[in-house]
This record gives sequence, structure tokens and C-alpha cells, in this order.
Amino acid sequence: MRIGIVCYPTFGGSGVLATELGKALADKGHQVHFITYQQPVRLNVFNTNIFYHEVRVPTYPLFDYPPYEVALASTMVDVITNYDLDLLHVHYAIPHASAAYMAKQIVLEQSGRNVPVITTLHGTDITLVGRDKTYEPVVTFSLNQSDAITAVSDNLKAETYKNFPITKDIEVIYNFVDVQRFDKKPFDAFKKVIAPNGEKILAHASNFRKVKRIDDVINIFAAVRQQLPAKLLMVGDGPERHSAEELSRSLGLIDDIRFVGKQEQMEEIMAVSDVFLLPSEYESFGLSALEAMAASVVVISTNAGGLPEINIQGVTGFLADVGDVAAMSKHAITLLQNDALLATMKEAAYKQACLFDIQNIVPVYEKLYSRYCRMGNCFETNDA
Ligand code: GMT
Repeated sequence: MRIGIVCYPTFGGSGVLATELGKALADKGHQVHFITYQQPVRLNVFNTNIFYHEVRVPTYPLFDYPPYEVALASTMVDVITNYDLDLLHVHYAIPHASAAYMAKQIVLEQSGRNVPVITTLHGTDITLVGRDKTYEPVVTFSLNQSDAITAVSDNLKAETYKNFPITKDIEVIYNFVDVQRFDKKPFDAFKKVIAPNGEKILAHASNFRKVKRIDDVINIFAAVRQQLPAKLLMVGDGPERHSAEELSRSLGLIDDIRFVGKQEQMEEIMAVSDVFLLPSEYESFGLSALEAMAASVVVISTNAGGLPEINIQGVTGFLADVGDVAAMSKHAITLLQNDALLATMKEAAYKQACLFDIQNIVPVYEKLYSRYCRMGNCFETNDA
């Protein structure tokens, strides 16, 4: 099949998921065309089945806001036409679903071809940004015009129906992780640098936005640090980083907390970690938590959004209400002071991650594609 994938190319979960999906599809013999304004961060392999098409957004003195959506739709038309795409799969509704709708109509008008559009909802495109009155009518319209809609968790599906008058069926296809990639032995030299005296290692990874409640991460670590020797790795970057660094300094913890910035080799970091902290106000899914679990790291998170669908209370980790720093700290301390419990839960976390392995989920997308792709032009899966 010839598949167009549209996503944000940055370190966000939707872009990571879309890129890993495209890479896996290419490995399975499909031709995959990424259409983005920048090379996606995880698109770091050479594969003859992968194509990258950059969306150029020419500026003009008149434009205070260069019209990205127009440039994106035009690039979609160009790629669909020149590479004879079977379908477009867009990740994150804004503005990808409406740009895809526009491209679909243009191709229909130009050549009579009806190219299916699949929209995958990821999180704030529904729960935060999409609900804003500024965007809502366009999001609703373009979702209802998509040939298929998927959501990354039951919770996100429910949130979508709650907040938008969607008339179509939404299929839940969970996010996935390449367990083989994350199931690594700790790199001893790296572990020694981070925790020279064998301290326990906690980690957090995100885009450091308000919704991630970064201060809660620091405060949980502060409580842990009062009880036992430990180190915290803060991976990623974003608007809340500066205040988190200030908080760490004011708590006298800066020597125990490393802000390591954006990292591509998450598996190396997870391999040395014991506990992953994700005290978010909301997560539609929590892909970073799943990646941690694939590396046998126990997750301490909130019970917001889709997190309870992945992190199982008392089995793979612990969950608490949003803002309940005391409960999350207590769980972390109990766990880190009990090596037997830590080992049991690490194993359970790994087993849970295996349910979401890339090998189980990518075929679900292939089946969906084969249901919608252009007649006569695409493969049929055996079990479709
Ligand atoms: O909504 C965002 O924060 C951005 C989005 C992204 O593009 O990174 O993250 C969402 O999608 C991820 C991948 O499906 C999910 O794992 C995250 O939970 C989700 N974030 C939120 O819901 C806050």
C-alpha cells in the first residue's frame, strides 16, 4: 500500500507514535510518505520504502501568520497525485484533519479519485485545544468528514463524544511500543555517572507543559530524597523547565536532579531507571509511561484520563488523584525501600507493556487501512 502519514515532527507523543507506525509499515513492505514541516525526530533510519516530503510555508510581508494549513493541504495534493497514495492517515486533528479534508476534495475534483482519510485523535486536540470555541466547529466538521476516526484510548473516545457532536464511529486503537527496543540491559558506565553510589533512579520525560505538573515531579522526588538516597532524571524541555529548575534549586536538590534535555535514546535512560513519575493533570494515554514499562520501570502516575487503562494499580505501578503529591510520594518511598516489591512490579510492568507491543497493534492499523483503501489498488490482509 502507499500510505501518507501526516503528523507533528517534534518530540510529542503523537509524532513519535506516527513515526514509529510509519517505520513499522515500511518494514512490512508498504510505501510510506511522511508529510510534515520538518523531518520527524524519530525518523532516523534509512529505508527505501520511506519518503519524506517537507511542507514549505513561504512567507510574505503581508502574513503575520503564514498559512500553514494551506501549504500542508497543497503538499498533500501534490504527494497524493504524484505518488498515487492509497490513503492519508493524519495524526492529531488540528490542523491535519481539516487540511486532509481540503486535499481530498481537491483531488476528487481534479481526478475523480476519492482518497480515504483516517484521523487519529491523540489528546489535547480533543481535550484542550480542540474544545476551544476558536477551533471547535472546524474540528467537528473535519472529524465527521474523515472516512475513519481512531482514538488512542477508551477515555479519549469518550471525551470526544462528550465534547463534540461526532456522528461517526470512533475505533479505539491503543498506542504501542517496540518492546524489543526498550528491553535493554542497563549501561553500567552510564548508571555509574548518574548514581555513583548505587542510588535508586527516578525519571520523568515530557514536553514540560503545565498539563504535566512538573512541580509535582520535583516535590515527589523531594519527599523520596528525605527518606533515601536517590537521583532524578528530567528528560525533555518546554515552558515549565525553568521554574522546575528553580524549584529544585530552592529545595537544595539540584545536585540530585539532572535536567538532560530532549533525548532520542530514551531506551538508554529507561534502562537505568527504577521508577517513572507521571503526575499529569490529563493524559489520553501516556506513551512515555508505556515506554518506561517496556523497560521494566514501575510507573507512579495520576489516575487521569487513559492512564488507568495502561498502568494497573498495585500491579504495574501506583495511581493517585491529580495533585495528590503525598500519596504518590508515599507509594514511591514504599516501593524504593522494598527491593522484592520493586522487582515484582518491574516484571509486571514489562508484561503489561508486552500487551501493547508494536507487533500486536500495527496489524490492527493495517486491517483498518484495508477496509478503507481505494478499491483494487491495495493489498488485502489474510484476516481482514
Ligand atoms: O496532547 C498532547 O499533549 C500532545 C500529544 C502529542 O502529540 O504529544 O500527546 C498526547 O498524545 C500522546 C500519544 O498518543 C499520548 O500518549 C499523550 O497522553 C497525549 N497527551 C495528553 O493527552 C496530554
